[in-house]
Amino acid sequence: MSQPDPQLLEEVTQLRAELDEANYRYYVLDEPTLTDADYDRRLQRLKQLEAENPSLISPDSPTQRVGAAPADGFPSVAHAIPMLSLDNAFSAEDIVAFAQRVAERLECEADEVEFTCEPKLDGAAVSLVYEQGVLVSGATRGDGRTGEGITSNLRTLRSVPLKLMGKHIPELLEVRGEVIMRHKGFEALNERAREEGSKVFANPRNAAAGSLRQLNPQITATRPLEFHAYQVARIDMANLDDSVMPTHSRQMQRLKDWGFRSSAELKVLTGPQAVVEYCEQLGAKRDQLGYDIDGVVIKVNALRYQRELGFVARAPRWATAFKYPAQEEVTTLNDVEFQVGRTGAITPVARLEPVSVAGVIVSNATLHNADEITRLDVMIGDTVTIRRAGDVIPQVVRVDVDKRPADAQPIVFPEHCPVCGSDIERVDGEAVARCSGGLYCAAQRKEALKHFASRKALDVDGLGVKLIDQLVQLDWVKTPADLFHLTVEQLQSLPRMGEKSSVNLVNALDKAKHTTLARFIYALGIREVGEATAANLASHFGTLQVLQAAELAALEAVNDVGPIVAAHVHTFFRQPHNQETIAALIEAGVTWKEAEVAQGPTPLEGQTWVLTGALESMTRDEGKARLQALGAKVAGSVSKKTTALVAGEASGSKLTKAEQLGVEVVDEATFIERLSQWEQSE
Ligand code: D41
Repeated sequence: MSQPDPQLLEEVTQLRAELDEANYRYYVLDEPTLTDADYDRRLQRLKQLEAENPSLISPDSPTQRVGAAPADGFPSVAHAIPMLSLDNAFSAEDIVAFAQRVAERLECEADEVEFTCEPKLDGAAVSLVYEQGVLVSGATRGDGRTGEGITSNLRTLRSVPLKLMGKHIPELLEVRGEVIMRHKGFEALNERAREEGSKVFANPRNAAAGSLRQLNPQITATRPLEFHAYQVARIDMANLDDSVMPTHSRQMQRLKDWGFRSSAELKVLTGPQAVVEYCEQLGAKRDQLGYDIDGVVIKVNALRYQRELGFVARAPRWATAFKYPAQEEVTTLNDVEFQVGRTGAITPVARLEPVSVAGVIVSNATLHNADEITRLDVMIGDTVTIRRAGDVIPQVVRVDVDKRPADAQPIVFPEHCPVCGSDIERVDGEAVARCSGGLYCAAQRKEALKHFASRKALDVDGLGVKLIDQLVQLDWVKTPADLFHLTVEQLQSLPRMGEKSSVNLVNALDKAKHTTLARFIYALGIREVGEATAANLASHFGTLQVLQAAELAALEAVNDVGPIVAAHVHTFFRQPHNQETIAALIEAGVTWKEAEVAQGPTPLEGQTWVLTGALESMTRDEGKARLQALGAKVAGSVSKKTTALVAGEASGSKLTKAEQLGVEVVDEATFIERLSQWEQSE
């Protein structure tokens, strides 16, 4: 066999190293470095080189994350050491009792024992085996003794290292952890499934487990899964004794060095009292984590003590799981109402017998659309399971058909808008039904006004939902432009509006007239045009006139704009009532600085900036938009590749990190000075 060309080998090695590094930064550290396009270019190049030189393919190449062919079924895999389960604790007393049992066996005081606390992720437990630093096998937990071999599927997770990073690679390593799906990814997956009429998952845990059990790894590859390590189950390393990694917390640190994600919330605490406080504090943060947890796993930190304590039946004596209240509860569906959104979308909303779900009283839940009602086979009067997690709107996840009362009523989707009486239309192939009333519909008008005045649009201070309701009800405000003709006298005559708040609102409206093109486009509320798309449209076309006149092909040439969004934008600007509204807004004095058209090289091309802390003269969003208009990328976190950090008031960890990495730190005054120089030089 001929030796591969050394230059080729070098290119392949380099590409793999760059892709591995980019993966790690993106999926483990949450600090993206390469852009998606740069990543794809490298991956394509590597695929091409490997296709031309198949002898170069190796199982740890980044190209091997997606490639494997569908399997007929999964082989059984016996776990070398059983995957134990966990005992539960439900109260502070249970935690104290656990610590006392531990202390008794160790013949010490409970207050002296060191514990680790980490969130109990609600996903699917898996085990990964590495030989000589290379992933050789991955399996589900199964019954704890035998699981299913799902190596090809686990390989597709970018947070699963195919090859361990860094130094001191063990000969053998078995890592266990939880595969989870974050709320965002879960919502998007179900949203797509609802549109396509494919399988909708009841919760992220089912979605994670279901995605891992796909016979076709290419499907798993499209699912937003993350692996979070929680245990070193086996390790075989030359010269290794407990002095290197004497504790669970040290092992978790080592796993991070090798390229794994493990909990950022992990803390080492002494005594049961500190553990109880941790559980309370994490419980208060539970809704903001962005992923499901069902409790806290409490472990004795020292491996020596873990061994001394051993296990009973199928659970270790040295660990327990403190459980939070469930995120699913059962209640009765009393009625269904139909809400009309900003774009006329009709959403069926379940009115429920109020029930406490994970500490919050829930009396409404979304039923999404007509197809979802069919899928759930739900009727008024049914006993339903409600799920509430984080910021996600509560959902009806299942119906107990056996408990259906004799007088249960079918849910009838209306044919006319419940607010304005216009026909409800449903486009073939779309899941959503819409009121055809447009801005004649008071519900749509209210939503449009709320959007127009919202923080990321024209940011009108003091224009709340209740006030908008009144203004629309009284017919004082039909389009956003009417807002600018409201007078202090008029406003003052409304209930709960004093002179001061009326003056303030008129002033706020006056101030809101001076905006940016990006905000103005966003404020118009064009379907599918969010903040980012609006900014892209603004910097691409530069002026509203050019955007309004743009044909479909020109619109599709904009970053991130596909045929659907292009069609929405195109249609929007051709509607006479939208043209009238825009003219009326300009007439009322709304102005903006025309955006700089992004043309060719821009002064900050290739640079990555990070903004932190509060700025005095502008919002961070504004600073971000101005940097982007100059060609810079704006990232959320500091890394080696950061060009500079703009540090406003009360900058915290990002500033520290920038200083550690030697990244340039710019204060607000310097930032503003440089911005205006660059903006003029363009
Ligand atoms: O986050 C979890 N779900 C998690 C599960 C965790 N953070 N740590 C865990 N630690 C263990 C022991 C103590 C046995 C190493 C676990 C689990 N077990 C576990 N997951 C499923 C069954 C047991």
